[in-house]
Amino acid sequence: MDLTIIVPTYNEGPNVVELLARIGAVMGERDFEVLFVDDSTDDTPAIVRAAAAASPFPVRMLHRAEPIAGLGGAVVEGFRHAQSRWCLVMDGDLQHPPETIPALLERAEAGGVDVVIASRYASGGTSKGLADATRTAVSRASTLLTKAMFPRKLHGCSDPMTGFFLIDREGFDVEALRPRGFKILLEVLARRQLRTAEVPFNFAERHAGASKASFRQGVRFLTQLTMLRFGRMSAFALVGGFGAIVNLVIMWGLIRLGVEYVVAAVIASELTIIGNFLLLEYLVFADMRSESGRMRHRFVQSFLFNNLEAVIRIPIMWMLVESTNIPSVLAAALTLVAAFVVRFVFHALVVYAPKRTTVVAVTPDRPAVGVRAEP
Ligand SMILES: Nc1nc2c(ncn2[C@@H]2O[C@H](COP(=O)(O)OP(=O)(O)O)[C@@H](O)[C@H]2O)c(=O)[nH]1
Ligand SMILES: [Mg+2]
Repeated sequence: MDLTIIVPTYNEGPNVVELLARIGAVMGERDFEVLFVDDSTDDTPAIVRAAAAASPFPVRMLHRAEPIAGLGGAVVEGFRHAQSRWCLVMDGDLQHPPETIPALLERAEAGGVDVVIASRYASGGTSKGLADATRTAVSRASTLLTKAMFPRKLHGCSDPMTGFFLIDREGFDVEALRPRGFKILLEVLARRQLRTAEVPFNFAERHAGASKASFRQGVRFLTQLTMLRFGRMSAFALVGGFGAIVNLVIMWGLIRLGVEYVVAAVIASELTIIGNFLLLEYLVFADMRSESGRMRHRFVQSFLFNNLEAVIRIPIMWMLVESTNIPSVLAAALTLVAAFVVRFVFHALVVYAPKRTTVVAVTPDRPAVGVRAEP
C-alpha cells in the first residue's frame, strides 16, 4: 500500500460521505487506505461504518472509547495503525480540500523530503476559512511565536500549526511524541530536524458541524510550546515559582487581616499545595493524566509528599544554619532547590506513573487491539 490517509474525527458525521467521495475522485488509480481515528460521542461511527462498507477503496475506523490526548493523540494512534510508510493527515470537516492531495503526493515523490506541509500561509495559500478575525489573528500570532521559538527547525516552514500534511513514518519516532492538544505537526517538527517542503492550499470553510477549537485548546497549545522548548522540568519549575509567589501573597494578605504569622504561613502553604496540584494536573502533566490512575490518588500522594517535604526541609535548613556559617536565606534556597528536584522526580515517576492499559477497537476488518499509551 502506498498511502494511509489519517482523518481524526470528533462528531463529524455529516462530513464523512462528502469527504470520502472527494478523496476518491482525486485519488484515481492510486493505492491507498483511509483510516478514521474517531473519538465521537454521536452517531459518527455508524456513518463511517456504512460509508466504509459502500466504499470502492479500503476505509478503516479506529474508534477510541476512552480517548487519550484529544486530536493529537488520535493522529498518533493513526500513525501506529497505518499500513503504509507514507501517511497523510487531514481534518474531517473538509477545511482541508482533498483536491490538494495530488500536489502533496507529487512533491513527496520528487524526493528529498520527510514531510510535505500543506500551508495556508505559503504564497498562493489562503486562510479565509478561519472562523473570524480573532481566530485569524490568534493563528498568525501563534505561528510567529512558534517560529521564533524554533527558528532553525521551522526555518522554511510557513505553517507549522497546520493539520494537513504528508509524512514519511520512517523519518520520526512515533513513540517519542507526547501529543497535547491540537498541534501534532509541531510536535513532530520540534523534536527532530526533518526535511520539509510546502504546498500552498486554500483553507476552506467547514462543510458541516461545529469547530472543536476552544480557549482551553489555546492554553494547551502554550503548554505544549513551553514543554517542547524547555522540557517538562521547566514547566514544573514555572508552576513552582508561581506557587511560591502566590504563597507569599496569601500569607501577606492573611497577616494584614490580623491572622498570626505562623498560622498564616500554614494556611498559605496548604492553599498553594492544592493550587499547584491543579496546575500540575491541567498543564504540566495533562498528557499523562489519563494513564496515571485516579485523580484522587494523585492528589493524596502529592499533598502528603508536599507536607512531608516541608516537615523535613525546615529542620534541615535549621541544621545547615546551625552547623555551618552559611546565611539562613542561602540555606533555605539550597533546601528549596534540593526539594524541587526530589519533588519533580516524585511527581514524574510516582504520581503520574502510567497505571493501566487502554483498549482500542479497530473496525471493520481487525480485532480489538490492546494499546499501551506509554512504556
Ligand atoms: N479524534 C479526534 N478528532 C478531533 C478531536 N478534536 C477535534 N478533532 C478533529 O480534528 C479536526 C479539526 O478540528 P476542528 O474542530 O475542525 O478545529 P478547527 O479547524 O481548528 O476549528 C476535525 O476533523 C475534528 O473532527 C478529538 O478530540 N479527537
Ligand atoms: Mg476545522
